[in-house]
Amino acid sequence: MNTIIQKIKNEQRVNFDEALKLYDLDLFTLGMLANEIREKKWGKKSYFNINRHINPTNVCKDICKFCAFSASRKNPNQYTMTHDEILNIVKESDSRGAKEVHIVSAHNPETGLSWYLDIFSKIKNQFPHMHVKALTAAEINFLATEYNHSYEEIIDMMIESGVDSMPGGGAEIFDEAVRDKICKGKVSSAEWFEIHKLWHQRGRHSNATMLFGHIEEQKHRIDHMIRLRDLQDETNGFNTFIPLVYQRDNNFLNVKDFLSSQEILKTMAISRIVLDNIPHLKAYWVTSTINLALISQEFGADDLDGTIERESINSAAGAKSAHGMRLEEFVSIIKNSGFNPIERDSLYNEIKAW
Ligand code: V47
Repeated sequence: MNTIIQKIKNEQRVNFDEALKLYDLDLFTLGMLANEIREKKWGKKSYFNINRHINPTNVCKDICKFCAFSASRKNPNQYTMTHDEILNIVKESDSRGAKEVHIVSAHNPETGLSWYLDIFSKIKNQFPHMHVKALTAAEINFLATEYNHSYEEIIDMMIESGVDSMPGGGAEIFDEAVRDKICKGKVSSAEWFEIHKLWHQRGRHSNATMLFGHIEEQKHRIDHMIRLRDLQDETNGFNTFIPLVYQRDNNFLNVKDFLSSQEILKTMAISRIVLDNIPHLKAYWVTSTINLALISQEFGADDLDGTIERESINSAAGAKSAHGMRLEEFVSIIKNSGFNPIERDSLYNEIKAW
């Protein structure tokens, strides 16, 4: 173990076996190693943005066992927003100072391609300064398959319509055997990487998530991180890695055990160590709880996402995020936890030190 610790201190890259072994390290030594990396990169800065999550439809062709958001037996309340409804939400958020809308939908085969794409140009026409982060690789795969287009064509249409960056959703766990058990039929791991690579090749940025705390094992998380690190070596297009803690309510995965805080913090710290080429690590308070997200700042995380305002995907599965966080409260708890809240734009340009 000492050799691995020394390697990390010397800023040398850890391999799969070494990364997996880090789970055997005690929490505080691991935290200290991750914190040293975080402090070298970002000091005491903790980034956040004023953003609004919008989930325009929950009608979905795919059946992911972990999902409580899509309309199904467990969630019979189908909805699909009109463009006017979405524009009204953007208008309200804009008036409250939001700089980003994060738009993620289910895979609705009834709306047509233009329902998915035209909304972006409408937002850009009315709110040219608003950053549009939209369409996960899973949605792009769905649109390409459903409407008989190549990924390149869908991506070029997104760019023409005004999408600025891609969120990191749909990554789940890349290990094919686990993926088959939790979301068979959805975008494959290879396709997820192909889509992000094409996006990066157009000079654009994206994020990457990892859904953990369900049926995967530690080795699958490390494999997930190393696959991301490999693509990042090639493209340098990922801004942020976001480990999402699995929420257990209202879905078909039936996971009885919940993840301990120690395991969540270890996973955050190991992510910071392994992903030496992805600049930011996000503690997404929606799935970790706000208190654990604040502690994660000492275990490698330098970003807390944002105020969100409203969120439907994770809150459907039990997360306490349906109504977001008030800006003043958000800033104040970051300060009280000993970090400097820095409002950023979606590409991490600093807007204001609060
Ligand atoms: O891809 C679905 C996940 C993701 C559950 O890019 C669940 O900045 C936990 O991708 N428990 C969507 N997670 C959210 C997402 C995201 C969130 C915040 C920031 C960014 C970003 C991206 O939510 C899905 C899926 O992995 N999810 N069900 C659940 N039961």
